[in-house]
Amino acid sequence: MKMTFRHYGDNDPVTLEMISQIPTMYSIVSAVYDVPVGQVWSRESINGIKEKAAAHNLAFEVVESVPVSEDIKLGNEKAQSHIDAYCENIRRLGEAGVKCICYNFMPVFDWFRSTLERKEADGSNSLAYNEKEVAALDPLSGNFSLPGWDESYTKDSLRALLAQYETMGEEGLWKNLQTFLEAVIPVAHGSGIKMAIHPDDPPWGIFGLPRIISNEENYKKFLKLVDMEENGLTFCTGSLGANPDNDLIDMIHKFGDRIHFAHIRNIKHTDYRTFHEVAHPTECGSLDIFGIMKALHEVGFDGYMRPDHGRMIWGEKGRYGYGLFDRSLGATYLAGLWEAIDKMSK
Ligand code: DNO
Repeated sequence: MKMTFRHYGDNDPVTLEMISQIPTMYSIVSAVYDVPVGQVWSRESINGIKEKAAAHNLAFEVVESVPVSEDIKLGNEKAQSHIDAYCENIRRLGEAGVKCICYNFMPVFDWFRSTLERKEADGSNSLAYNEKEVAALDPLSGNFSLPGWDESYTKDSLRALLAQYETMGEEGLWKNLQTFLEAVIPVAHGSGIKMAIHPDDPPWGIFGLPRIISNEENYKKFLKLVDMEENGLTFCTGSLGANPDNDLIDMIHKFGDRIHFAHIRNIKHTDYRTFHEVAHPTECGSLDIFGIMKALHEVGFDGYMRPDHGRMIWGEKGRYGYGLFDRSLGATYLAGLWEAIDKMSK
């Protein structure tokens, strides 16, 4: 297992120096942020990230994300040129030593929460999802803005997009995912890169949009679309675990050889499709983080892991879910569990 930490580039208040001071940190997880989706990343930008990381003794082996354009997901007339650009990005990242690319195939929204600052009794705050609140939201009202949300949509362009996805439905999305994978996975194979799809977060449809990567059944279907090792998973415990029907430990045993990247975090369920994010340790939430780590160890997981979202603690202000303090506590907790599990298994 190689411990990693997400870094949002030069504008991230969490600097590379801070990341390098977190014990056991091996690599950053980053991306080129200033190129519009669907276009090719320059070698200068890619190598720039690598050199800056190396200056702090950190590798740059994981990209999150090379985003997939809506055109690819919709399979429209721009899809092929965007797929070609995607393949070129894979080649360039492979040349720069990147080994794993995380991406998602969620229409319109990436991860979605109803609250970004849920006040906790201890003075910290966290991200939360409440089904009733989400049901009352209208994405066309223009009155909300969330991470994962593309600010460039106008009401009309968004309305048109939602309508296209509605017509297309889940089957259409699966078909376009297959077209995408058939093009990119062989390129990843030739570039020494493992592709790792991120599950839908939350793992159910929102606002009538199809969402298809959310449980054991569709993982099976996904992995068969292109049955190669490079067609793999980002196992995100917080996303998958939002649905209590997902047996995470069982899923790790079933899909372990295709898990290339693990996002580990804990959540606490309080009602149907209602949860908030908590500190990483098992006792803080509803997920068995020890059991998850043990299962990963049992399947011989040797991919990348990162602590996922953290709460905002100790007065920190920063990017929601991606502050320094709670994620660092998460990283050391996970490293500690791993060391104990590893030593006790010998
Ligand atoms: C949220 C992240 C996601 C993830 C993308 C991968 O915190 O886990 O935004 O990066 O879905 O493409």
